[in-house]
Amino acid sequence: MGLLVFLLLAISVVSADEVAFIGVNIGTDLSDMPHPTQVVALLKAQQIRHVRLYNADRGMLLALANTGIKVAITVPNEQLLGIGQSNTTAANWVSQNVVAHYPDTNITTICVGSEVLTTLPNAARILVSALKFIHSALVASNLDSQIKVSTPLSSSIILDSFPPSQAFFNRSWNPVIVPMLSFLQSTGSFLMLNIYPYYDYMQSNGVIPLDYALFRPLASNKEAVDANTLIHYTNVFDAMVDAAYFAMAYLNYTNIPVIVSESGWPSKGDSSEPDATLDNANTYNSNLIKHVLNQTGTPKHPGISVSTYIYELYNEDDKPGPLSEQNWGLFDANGEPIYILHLTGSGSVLANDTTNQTFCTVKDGVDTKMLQAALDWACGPGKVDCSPILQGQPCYEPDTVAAHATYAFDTYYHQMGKAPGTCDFNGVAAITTTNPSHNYCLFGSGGSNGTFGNSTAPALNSSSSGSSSHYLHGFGFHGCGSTCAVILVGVLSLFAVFL
Ligand SMILES: *[C@@H]1O[C@H](CO)[C@@H](O)[C@H](O)[C@H]1NC(C)=O
Ligand SMILES: *[C@@H]1O[C@H](CO)[C@@H](O)[C@H](O)[C@H]1NC(C)=O
Ligand SMILES: *[C@@H]1O[C@H](CO)[C@@H](O)[C@H](O)[C@H]1NC(C)=O
Ligand SMILES: *[C@@H]1O[C@H](CO)[C@@H](O)[C@H](O)[C@H]1NC(C)=O
Ligand SMILES: *[C@@H]1O[C@H](CO)[C@@H](O)[C@H](O)[C@H]1NC(C)=O
Ligand SMILES: *[C@@H]1O[C@H](CO)[C@@H](O)[C@H](O)[C@H]1NC(C)=O
Ligand SMILES: *[C@@H]1O[C@H](CO)[C@@H](O)[C@H](O)[C@H]1NC(C)=O
Ligand SMILES: *[C@@H]1O[C@H](CO)[C@@H](O)[C@H](O)[C@H]1NC(C)=O
Ligand SMILES: *[C@@H]1O[C@H](CO)[C@@H](O)[C@H](O)[C@H]1NC(C)=O
Ligand SMILES: CC(=O)N[C@H]1CO[C@H](CO)[C@@H](O)[C@@H]1O
Repeated sequence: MGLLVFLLLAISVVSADEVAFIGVNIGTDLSDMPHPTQVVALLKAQQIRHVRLYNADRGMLLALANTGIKVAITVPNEQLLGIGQSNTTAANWVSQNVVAHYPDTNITTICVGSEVLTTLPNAARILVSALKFIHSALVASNLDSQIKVSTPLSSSIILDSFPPSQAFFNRSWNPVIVPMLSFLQSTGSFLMLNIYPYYDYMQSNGVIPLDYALFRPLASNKEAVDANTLIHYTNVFDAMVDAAYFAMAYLNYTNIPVIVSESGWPSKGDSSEPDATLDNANTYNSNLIKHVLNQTGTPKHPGISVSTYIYELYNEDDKPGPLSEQNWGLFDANGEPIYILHLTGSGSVLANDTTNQTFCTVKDGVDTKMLQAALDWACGPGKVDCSPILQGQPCYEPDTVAAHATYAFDTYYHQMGKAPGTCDFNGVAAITTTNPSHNYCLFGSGGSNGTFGNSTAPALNSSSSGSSSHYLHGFGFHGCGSTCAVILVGVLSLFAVFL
């Protein structure tokens, strides 16, 4: 009975309007940052539906338009002082970065700064003004019910976080925290917190067991017990989230939900970071995703799961600092997974079968004439339906021989059931695990109906020789006469083995 009352109370105090989600942070400190269309292709292929950007990059916001992906954007710390000091600057920021993109791009959250209290303390005094000015600009645009305003905080501002029931915000920040919580409460927003059990574990000098940080099962005598509440904690993440609830309650704020704006684990580190390993990163992120999606909630608020943005999508090779700094990503710059998450049973967030997902693509630096010849072969004798790469069709852009050839080669490869030798094309093609899909041009679903997901391309008149000549007309042999014909004949005879 006591437990039931406790549960009901918990639910009435903090309520989740929708089930908790997993999102991903997209940092951009890469020497070879993928183009926004490639980023979005990766998000789609991995079924990632929530992202957080560290800015309001126009290219990304345009690429995210009409994808259904929900986007948290950020006022970068560099722009914070200006915005916190002038409601006009704030209104301009909202009109340029929000109003110009909404609703095509589903912006759901504006993060005002990033760990401002701990990384930019001299801006702390204007943080709440900045939140209010941004919110007022949303009100003026009638977007305040769709878009929430908050500011991601470092969990290091919560002191004495264990036991959670005794946690409180560093009191020297109360002049900022109290009006901030009042703002979050009155606008129906949430507290955003960056939680890193990796650092808590590293800095605990062995007090925190690795298993406790990684959500691994613990012997019950190893579970951490809050002596005041007698609640058992089985992982650092829940303990930190509850510490945040208690720290807010200590200031009499009891109905502000928590969203974890960053959490993750590095997959590689230098000699002083022995626990930054592939295995630990995979274990942490896999368990974190399962934990959030299972809607278990935390011991203080059971059933109220905490939506979390994983840190982060890509390894950021340009990040300064220890080796671990460059290795928090789920993917490398080519969109190849760093590790395959173990997500059995948790539904379709982050496809986890990428090892066996292969595509056929054009090799770098190959001879264009060879490529054109192989392309012509694929769309002709190879019987690939090349209509999607015709002008006006979804795979026409980018209008390059390499992009068109990749479409044709990959389709052929899938049509042939990925049989050995079907992705060679006289040496100009190679197998890859990177999905070359872009915009509406979708690759790799396989099957003889082609790899093209939701084609708007008209079916060509059925005879394959007809489609071949139509195709050759469309592209022509750009400025190439008899040499090409000779190469084409040579290539055709090489490919004859496949027929
Ligand atoms: C800024 O604040 C002033 C004074 O409070 C107000 O008159 C003005 O309408 C505000 N401007 C915007 C763009 O919100
Ligand atoms: C944006 O996402 C929210 C939250 O899921 C949803 O309710 C809303 O319909 C979406 N808006 C658009 C324009 O797609
Ligand atoms: C609390 O915050 C102040 C101001 O940033 C800082 O100087 C102090 O070290 C913090 N206290 C603790 C215990 O972290
Ligand atoms: C919280 O509320 C209690 C009871 O109303 C009050 O005694 C206490 O001073 C309040 N604490 C703060 C920080 O406002
Ligand atoms: C999922 O939730 C159920 C019921 O709340 C619980 O019994 C189970 O242990 C949870 N599983 C995980 C992996 O957390
Ligand atoms: C990949 O496919 C092969 C053959 O179909 C299968 O034996 C293997 O288990 C698959 N690997 C993964 C990780 O799914
Ligand atoms: C191709 O698609 C049609 C219509 O969606 C379907 O009936 C047919 O079975 C598919 N063929 C193959 C080989 O998948
Ligand atoms: C393409 O996708 C849209 C939306 O998912 C759907 O309504 C439409 O029927 C699809 N078209 C085809 C040809 O499958
Ligand atoms: C096939 O081609 C003929 C002549 O070019 C054209 O009249 C007809 O509409 C085409 N049929 C289809 C299904 O596109
Ligand atoms: C999204 C996705 O591909 N999920 C798969 C993860 O792996 C398990 C087990 O291999 C599959 O059952 C899921 O469908």
